[in-house]
Amino acid sequence: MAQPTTTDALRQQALESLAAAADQSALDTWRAEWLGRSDGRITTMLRSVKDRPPEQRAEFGQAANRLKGELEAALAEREDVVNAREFARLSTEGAIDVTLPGRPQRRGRLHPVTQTMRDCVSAFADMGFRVVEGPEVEWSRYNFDLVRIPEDHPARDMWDTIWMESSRGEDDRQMLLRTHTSPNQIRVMERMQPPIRVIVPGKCYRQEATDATHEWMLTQIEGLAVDEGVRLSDLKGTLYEFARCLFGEERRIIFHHSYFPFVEPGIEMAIDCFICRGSGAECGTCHGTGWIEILGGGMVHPEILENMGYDSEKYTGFAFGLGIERVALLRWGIEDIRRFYQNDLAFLSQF
Ligand code: FA5
Repeated sequence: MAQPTTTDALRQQALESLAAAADQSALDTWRAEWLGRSDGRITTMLRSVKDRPPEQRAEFGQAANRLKGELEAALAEREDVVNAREFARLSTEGAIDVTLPGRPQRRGRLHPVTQTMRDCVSAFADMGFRVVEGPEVEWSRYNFDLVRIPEDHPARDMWDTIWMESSRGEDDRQMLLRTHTSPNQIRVMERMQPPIRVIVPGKCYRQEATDATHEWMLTQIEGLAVDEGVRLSDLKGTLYEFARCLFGEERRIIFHHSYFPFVEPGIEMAIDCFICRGSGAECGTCHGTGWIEILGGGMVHPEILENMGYDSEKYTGFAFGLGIERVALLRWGIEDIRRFYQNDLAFLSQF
């Protein structure tokens, strides 16, 4: 077709072909042909202003710009008409039933162990504990030796360990998946001076024969407070307040004596069993004891304080390691810890 030479002829040609565009794809083709930024016909026309004789440039440029504006407005108008027609077509042909209620989107939620972790962290944060983090892949020196568990100590048997194969070498340079969060007592004391009041949340790994209260991957919060005059009663008070926040006033709590090489004295704290309330000798969850242990703790061993360069005559401290899955079991009355990590949405979406 011959190229029109005046803007009027161009306008007429553009509007005729726009009127013939009946769907979105034809409109897109038209936009590219006429208004396309790199080689649209109007763009080319505007670029050619400089090739005109000087006395024609102003008039030609204005006319081209006017035409561009008109075509943009005509395109917007045509799009409204085409869209309205398309919507009417889809509605009448039944492809879209606008009267149907929308399909609800399933909302995700936090895993119950994450929810419990957050609630525990905020209970301790409200008591002035600061949150710090430590590595999950740990040196055996931090996991065992520096917390007074030497190579041949029977306490290492308590935590059958997942070792990193490639790093097995000299004794204190082996790496492992940390079996507890307690190495962070050392990591914190290495870089901070008293007064210290921190919690360290995180995952730990053990070679466990799993059962209703034992998983091979577990989540702990380590707590550590070191200052002048810190006593066992401060530890008990802190843990009572924590239990009150998480479980309310009604739940019963018990402290037992316990042994951990890095504290003296050592304790364990347990909560009354929600399944048998202490009456069932055959209870699979508490094994008939009536109590479910949630943490170990005690007064930081003076030898560790001295190793860290603290004067153990002046400073004392308490530490504890809390099992988050156990807290989650107890607060919702879940019978088996293994349910948390079976990726069963029907189970998980209840919390
Ligand atoms: C320890 O891990 C010590 N590091 C705790 C500690 C810290 C003592 C500071 C003194 C001072 P224990 O192995 O008992 O101790 O574990 C502590 C808590 O982690 C338990 O009370 C329990 O709540 C949880 N826990 C332990 N093993 C498992 C497991 N296999 N599955 C789920 N939770 C576990």
